[in-house]
Amino acid sequence: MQAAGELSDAWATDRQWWKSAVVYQIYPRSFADSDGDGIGDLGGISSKIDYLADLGVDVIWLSPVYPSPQDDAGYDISNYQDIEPVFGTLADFDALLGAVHDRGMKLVMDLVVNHTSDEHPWFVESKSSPVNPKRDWYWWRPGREGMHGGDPGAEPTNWRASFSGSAWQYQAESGEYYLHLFSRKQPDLNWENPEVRGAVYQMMRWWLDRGVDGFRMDVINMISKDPLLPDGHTRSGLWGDGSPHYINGPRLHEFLQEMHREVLAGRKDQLLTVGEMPGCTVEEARLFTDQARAEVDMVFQFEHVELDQGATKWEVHPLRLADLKGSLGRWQAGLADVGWNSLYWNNHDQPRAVSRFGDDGEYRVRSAKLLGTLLHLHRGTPYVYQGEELGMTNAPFAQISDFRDIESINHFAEATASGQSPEAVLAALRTMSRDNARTPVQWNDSDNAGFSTGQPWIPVNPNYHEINASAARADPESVWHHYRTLIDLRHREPAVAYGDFTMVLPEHEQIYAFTRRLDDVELLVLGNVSGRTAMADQIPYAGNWENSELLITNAPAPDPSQPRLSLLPWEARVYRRVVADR
Ligand code: TEU
Repeated sequence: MQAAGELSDAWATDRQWWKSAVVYQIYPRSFADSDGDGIGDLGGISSKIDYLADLGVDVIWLSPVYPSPQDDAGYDISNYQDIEPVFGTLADFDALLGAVHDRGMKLVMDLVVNHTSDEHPWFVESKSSPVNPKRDWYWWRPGREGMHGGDPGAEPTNWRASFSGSAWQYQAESGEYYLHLFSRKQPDLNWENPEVRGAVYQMMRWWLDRGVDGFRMDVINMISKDPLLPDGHTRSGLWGDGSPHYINGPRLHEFLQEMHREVLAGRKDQLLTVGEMPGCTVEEARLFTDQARAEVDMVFQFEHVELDQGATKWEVHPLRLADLKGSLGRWQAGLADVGWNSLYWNNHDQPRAVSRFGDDGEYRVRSAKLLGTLLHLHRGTPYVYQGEELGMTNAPFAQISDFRDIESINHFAEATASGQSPEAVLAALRTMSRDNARTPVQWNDSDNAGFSTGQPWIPVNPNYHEINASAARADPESVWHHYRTLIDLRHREPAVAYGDFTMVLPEHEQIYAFTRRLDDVELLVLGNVSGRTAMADQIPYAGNWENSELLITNAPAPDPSQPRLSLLPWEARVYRRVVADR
């Protein structure tokens, strides 16, 4: 497509493959079940590889498939170098990896090494006695000075765990506590201990030698804690916010650079690494993703998925478009000259994008296409979460027994115990629970949406008769075909992957608009993120786009009787022009 003018050298040298790639996230429990036990598995994923190849994605990110008691749905691993039997075997994994590579795609594993399962042999040894050689593989500490171990408030610090309650679990036999930033069954590894780091690097090399193409690193910016373990600031209730003492800790850059040296160096160019980093700022991300520092290729930051939240994720408030543009615009500008962004609206921890940022009623299809268009035309690597390409929505959970996620179930227990009305807590769960992302993928309108011949582990969203992959693929106007077009555009038009990003109309409360420029090719992206018509004619140099080519739209052809830049509710357009002023 790049006809007019030559490509700049700088651009030519800075073309890591993952900058023009699109990643598809699979949450194995809910993707496709091949043996009828109601739980997705590797066989199910293998049966859908051509579906993904046809969509055009380049990389598959596999959420954890390792042996696990499933206390946190697989993010509690009891053996890093095998496959959870409910998902299959190592042979099934190798077959899947082979099928992925045969189609020119890559597969990235989920690396969960901030913590293990409490059933991992490392922890079983560690908890066996205070003098066990693996005791220091985890964070064991005596209770607070002058207090009796096990008593409320005797915990070594007042840190709150992510899934409610204290981040410390008491062990009566030894009179000591162990740290768990997530569930009690997810004890944190002590990365201060070089043996721990060595064991993790050996495991990572084992998977790379097996042919995997990189890692998504779970809460990787929590592995370095302040060894003094100071208390956190308390806002309300018993527990304090310990995150300033374990997020982006003192040795994090050192550990990431060591990991890069010990595991990734020498294989670098074929691999993709993305660090999940809650609480990461633009400034820190510039350091983490600066290729010269050899840490990670990109990070998952959380700013834009916390804009509609109060002090906790359960205090939901309306999202202002200007705030969303402000946040994403700052990340675009902040990583324009160094580093690289990952781009996502949702994943297995976030509610469905169209229900949260779009309109999952009258304008479900158009708003889902709009969200895809805006995201995929930003500068960075887009991530598609399974079902997003179908415009899947949040689920109509009726009562607490419909939920499966430890975070949601623990929150319901804690909030109702502290006097909140069950209905109010359920309302927050319906909006923000991670289970919204975890209902089975809707493949067709047969029983259980074609996900399983057995009883699904979590209810299928009843709207599968309307929203499913086979209907979407048969309908050229579907969200699926629109996502395929967006992915194809990123592969064909270098300006999408590499063009400079410029936000326009930043304060507009309906319009999300920006340009991308690479050499003499410029793209204008316009989105009406509202249910009312909106005028985009205030964009700078609007006249420049008079004769430009309309590359992508999600609405009927613009009505010539209407002003050219008048946008229908949830309408998105991408224009392309060749700049003659060179
Ligand atoms: O998530 C970390 C994390 O930030 C989330 O717990 C987030 O705060 C929460 O989901 C928002 O509701 C990673 C994994 O993605 C998540 O699935 C795991 O539960 C968690 O780490 C522990 O491994």
